[in-house]
Amino acid sequence: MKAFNKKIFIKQISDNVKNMYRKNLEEASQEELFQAVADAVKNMIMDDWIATQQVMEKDEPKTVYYLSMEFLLGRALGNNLINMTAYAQVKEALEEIGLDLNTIEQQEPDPALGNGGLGRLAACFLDSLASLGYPAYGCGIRYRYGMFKQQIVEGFQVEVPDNWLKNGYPFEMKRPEYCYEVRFGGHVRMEMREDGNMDFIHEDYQAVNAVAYDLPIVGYNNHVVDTLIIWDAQPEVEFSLTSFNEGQYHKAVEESNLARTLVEVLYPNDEHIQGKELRLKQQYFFVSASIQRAIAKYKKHHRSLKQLPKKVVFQMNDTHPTVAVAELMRILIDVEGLSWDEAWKITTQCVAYTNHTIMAEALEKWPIDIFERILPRVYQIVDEINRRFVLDIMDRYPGNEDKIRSMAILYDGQVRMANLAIAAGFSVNGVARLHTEILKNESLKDFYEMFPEKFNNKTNGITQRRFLAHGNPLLADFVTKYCGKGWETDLQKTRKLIAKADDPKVQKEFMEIKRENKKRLAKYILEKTGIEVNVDSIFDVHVKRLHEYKRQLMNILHVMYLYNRLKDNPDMDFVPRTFIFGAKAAAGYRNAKNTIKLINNVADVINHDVSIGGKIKVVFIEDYKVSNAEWIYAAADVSEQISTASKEASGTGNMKFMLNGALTIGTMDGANVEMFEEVGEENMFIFGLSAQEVIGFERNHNYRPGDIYNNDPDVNRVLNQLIDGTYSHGDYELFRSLYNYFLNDRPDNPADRYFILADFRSYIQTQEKVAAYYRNRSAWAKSAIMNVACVGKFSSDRTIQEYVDDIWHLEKIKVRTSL
Ligand code: 26Q
Repeated sequence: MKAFNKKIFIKQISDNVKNMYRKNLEEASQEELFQAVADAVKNMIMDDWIATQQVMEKDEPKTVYYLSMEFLLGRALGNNLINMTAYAQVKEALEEIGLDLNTIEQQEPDPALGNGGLGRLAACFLDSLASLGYPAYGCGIRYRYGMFKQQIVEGFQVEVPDNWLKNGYPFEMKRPEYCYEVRFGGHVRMEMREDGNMDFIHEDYQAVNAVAYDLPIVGYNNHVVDTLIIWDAQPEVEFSLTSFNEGQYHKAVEESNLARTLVEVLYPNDEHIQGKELRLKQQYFFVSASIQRAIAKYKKHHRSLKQLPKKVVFQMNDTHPTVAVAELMRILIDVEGLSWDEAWKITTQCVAYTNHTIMAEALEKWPIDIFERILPRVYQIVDEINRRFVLDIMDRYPGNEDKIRSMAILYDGQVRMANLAIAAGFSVNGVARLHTEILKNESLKDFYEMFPEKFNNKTNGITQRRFLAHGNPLLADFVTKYCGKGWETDLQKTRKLIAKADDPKVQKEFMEIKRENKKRLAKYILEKTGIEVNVDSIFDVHVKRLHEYKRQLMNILHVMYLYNRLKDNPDMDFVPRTFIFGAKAAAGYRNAKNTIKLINNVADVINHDVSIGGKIKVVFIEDYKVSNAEWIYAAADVSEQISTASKEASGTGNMKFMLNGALTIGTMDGANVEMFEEVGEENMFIFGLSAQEVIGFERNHNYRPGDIYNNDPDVNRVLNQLIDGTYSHGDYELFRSLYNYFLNDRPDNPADRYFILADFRSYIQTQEKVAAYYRNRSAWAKSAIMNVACVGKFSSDRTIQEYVDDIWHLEKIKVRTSL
């Protein structure tokens, strides 16, 4: 970016408003002003973006292609300004013409091309890649509709389409010159070539064009601007009604329908899978386009494909893009004319796989008949990969059917995508140490035994630029004051706070900042829900996707328990608490949706009970998303990270709360384990079963939640309140299925499979400790500051540097400013 010139910037905004809307500044709406400002900011980015692409063109550095079905970006305007280090200047310039940057930022649609953790991780990774100066492309899909907007109607979740492109998205750039054909269906005909080799000719297929849209990923203060490519689908032939015979006409209609439906919508399921054909088509669509683009770019500089692994690495974000393995093979063999062995050698040096879950129901499998029908040539290749792989397994373990059962790619009429990713990938990583250990020793044990060298851990991280610099400017200034500048690119710098954590003045300052952030959130809550909350109460926050293993149900049962106690002992000493929830449920996930309804009904009863003097409030924040998340983290006192041990691969929300000085109450799960190691036991509240204990119960089938229900009166009481009408206006049935979750034992779905009752007592006791600790303002402040001080490890900059060192082996690029 050239040096910021306030005058030119202001002029550009008024010119933009004039040219885009035929209005002057006074007439323009806030939305129009947002478009005008965003366009001016894009203009500021452009020189660096061009320069970065030029450096990449000239030096041809090895480049990572981060393949992901999801990028949960959040708003770009404010973040881009932060990373250009122009936020304050732009804010001031806008003030001069009577505009408020905050208000303008809030006009931006929240690009939500992702569900939750995995998608947001991809977005943090891009931010870190650019900020560290690494050559990278994100590759994804330009969904017409992103993650649905959530409305709460009478306590129930209602999904509303997210039409994020309605007014045009100012930061995207269509790149019609990058356009690739992607083929579906049809048949493969084999033809003998003169040299005796086979040609595989794909016929009668449907084709769509993948057209690139680029989004800039602005690095922090380094002039590097990487690119996120999101692929749109377009019909190959714009069909005209007159010029076709019947056959062509049908094909044209079908292809344009396919193009439209392909990118229509993000599947709003996380870790809860239905095998929908369209989803497989989406996967293949963006993977094929991305690989074609990478190879076309490579071939501008090389004639042989042999050096591809020196220039290109594809990181597969979970199994969703795993069809990349077979697609790269297909292109190398069918298009580039390589032999199987040559192609396999290249492919296996170019693809790497990240696993984000151990939960069986989240492992992607496709029925072979569907897979073969949609991708006939790709299927042949998968079949051949499988055939050779099974031979390898038999070679290594003669006569051992179990090994084939667990590791074969094709098994039981299904294509097992994780198995394909592991067989072909040169690297397999988990996302937190505990998670990787469970992969190695439990779920992927056989693979680990066969390929120990592939396995490695990359503990997740988050970007401090969005979640501190942008989301919590007050705390950001506090950190700068005590740690100096530089934490934006080196989060370990917050360690300097350790020496300050005991200082009462610093503690007071911290608590005042927290209080301001609580006021900001309280105002938002009042506007959105009409609920008034006490900013001097503990803000106890549980925000994340709704899933049974994340145990929002345990949290709300604990609220019900506390309310019972307060009703029984109106005069008891009680630290006022505001329980804040935010969560979207997959549209077809019944228990998840019922949990949302329960939270809202509990909120309704408790918030309206004047007899408890407002000591407990319960708030469900509608439409939890990246933009309101930034405010929520900033305002939290307590962070709920209470998944069943062994189930949460890492978690990243946990790290965002820590960064914002919240104290965690959590299980020894995912990255909580490593947070605990960093921050120390005095500054975090751990409870519940260990991962090994959970795995033990699962293995031995000896967990009996019914015994707890029968013997623990507090548990008995809250569970009965699910079916006695207390929270349902007398309706005994509304929450019956949640009640049954605890007690109905079936072989495929054991009672309380997420061990809520096993952990409940220990959760209650630990929450009591939290309350007692909060009374000691100085101790609390110290612990909160220690959380900020010890968060350094959890920067996604650290994570990305590890990916670079151990997997990708990239060199930094240098982009010099034109001025
Ligand atoms: C797959 C097939 C069909 C439909 C949907 C899906 C699907 C979509 C999204 C499956 C899984 C997801 C998302 C998973 C996810 O977000 N996992 C989270 O990843 C985070 C980043 O590593 C971890 O921190 C979380 O622990 C993990 O739950």
